[in-house]
Amino acid sequence: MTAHIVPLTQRAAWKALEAHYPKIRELHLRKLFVDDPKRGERMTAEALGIYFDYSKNRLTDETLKLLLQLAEESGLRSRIDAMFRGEKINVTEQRAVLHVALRAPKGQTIVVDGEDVVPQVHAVLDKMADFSRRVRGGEWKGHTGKPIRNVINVGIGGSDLGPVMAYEALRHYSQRDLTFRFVSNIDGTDFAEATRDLDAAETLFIISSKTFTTLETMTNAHTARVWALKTLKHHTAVAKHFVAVSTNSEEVAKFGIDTTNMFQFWDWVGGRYSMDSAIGLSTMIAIGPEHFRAMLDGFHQMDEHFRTAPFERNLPVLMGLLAVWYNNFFGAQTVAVLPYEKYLKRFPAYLQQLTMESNGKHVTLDGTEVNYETGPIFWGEPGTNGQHSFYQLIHQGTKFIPCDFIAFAQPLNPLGHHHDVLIANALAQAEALAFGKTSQEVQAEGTPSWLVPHRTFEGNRPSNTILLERLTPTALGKLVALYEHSVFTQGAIWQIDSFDQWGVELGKVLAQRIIPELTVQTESQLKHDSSTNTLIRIYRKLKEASA
Ligand code: G6Q
Repeated sequence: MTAHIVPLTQRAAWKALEAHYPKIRELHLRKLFVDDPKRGERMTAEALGIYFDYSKNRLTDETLKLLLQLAEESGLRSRIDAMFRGEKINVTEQRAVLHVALRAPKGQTIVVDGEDVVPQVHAVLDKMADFSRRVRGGEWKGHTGKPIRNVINVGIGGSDLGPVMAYEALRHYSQRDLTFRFVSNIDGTDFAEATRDLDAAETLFIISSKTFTTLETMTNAHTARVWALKTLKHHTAVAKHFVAVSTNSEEVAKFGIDTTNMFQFWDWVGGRYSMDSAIGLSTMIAIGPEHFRAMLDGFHQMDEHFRTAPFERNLPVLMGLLAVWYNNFFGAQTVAVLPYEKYLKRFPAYLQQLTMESNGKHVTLDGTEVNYETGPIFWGEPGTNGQHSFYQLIHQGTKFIPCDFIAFAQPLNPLGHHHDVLIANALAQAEALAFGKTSQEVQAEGTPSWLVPHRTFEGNRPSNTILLERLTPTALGKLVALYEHSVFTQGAIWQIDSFDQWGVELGKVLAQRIIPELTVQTESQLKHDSSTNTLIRIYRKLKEASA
């Protein structure tokens, strides 16, 4: 399915874009807007209630035409079809990539290795719904007969970031008499702080791990069992206080969790694409099965939009192409994601994994070293806090940072005129970045001439504004899927495997080697480089000193 794609830098559209870029680099957004008074309307695409204003980007109709041509020449259409057909597009792991099946409605058919996976997906969703209702209703009792009041998800990476983000994003819809915590880090502080004020008799642990072998998660899971049994005394308590989300029933059973309390998913669900699978169990317990299904529906609507909408009106495609434009032609190294919505406070962290683990690759699908840039660095914070900190650099620094502003028209917590002020700030920031303030304008205000350069904003700093009606579970689903498919679009153009993550392996292996060296005095056996050896020695010394 990836055969016969011409290498990126040899595609006709790429070459045309290279020739086109110098012209655009000289153009200022001020001029683009003056020359086309309807630019803002023309360049706002709407789909599924998402308004995507891309007018404040440094492009013309010609740029867009060439980018769309690049998408065609890159075989994006056939890559999309291959994903939805369940082909093994994760070539290095020989796996299908079917997070879209997790949100496919009942009745749809998606076949993997000769089997329709949609009924399996719904069977697990039904099992999750049943369990969630029992926990939420106080019907699921702990070992001592007390109902569950606290839910702790133990997982890391894709088995943590999605659940945390979704819980925070949809907290407004959550059952408030339940407490949710998330333990991911191997740093004992994470576990200690998450449990310090909780009663084990009222606490449920969800051990979330696709493999059920991840060092951090299994260490935290064993600590959790010790912690729980310290209060609950008897090992039969595990059945009431531990459930597992995994693809590995053997390891789950070995840990001591009854596999009837295991929620299954499949190898065709990548970790960072798994928040809609049973990995979302904590989300479902928090917001309830109906809201969870509404979220899945939002994802599915965006999936269908991505699959069927013509590229020129396809939001994830447009967004992905803009990212390529800045990454590969303007040389942008980073993208700032700026949600003007407090509930999305973990959204940038979630996107960091989604985007950077997916597209931080240096070889193409066939193993050839790329001769162009791939995935940019993602970072961000909710507005307006960032405005009083790092926005200075975005406005007046020497770095070129495209921004995504995300905002909702209706507040979930209406409070005086807070929301209008919030949104005014989002719009003002995008406006200031695009149009800036010329030295003439600064002078005209009576600014002394020595101060003029300091108070001048050159502008021409691009941004997208993504505006939705209200942060609902459905809206969250649409928004996350928008980014997922934008990442897909970029990966297809760069011809990389957006679904593997070999880059996390080496550090894991080396850590395993160092662990015993930190406790046992194997001086003569320290065979690392001199820096690592020295650090190990210093660590041992300091450790003993504090003991
Ligand atoms: C995500 C990655 C990675 C993974 C974690 C946890 O795409 O694969 O972040 O989710 O390493 O893995 P387990 O779920 O197997 O514990």
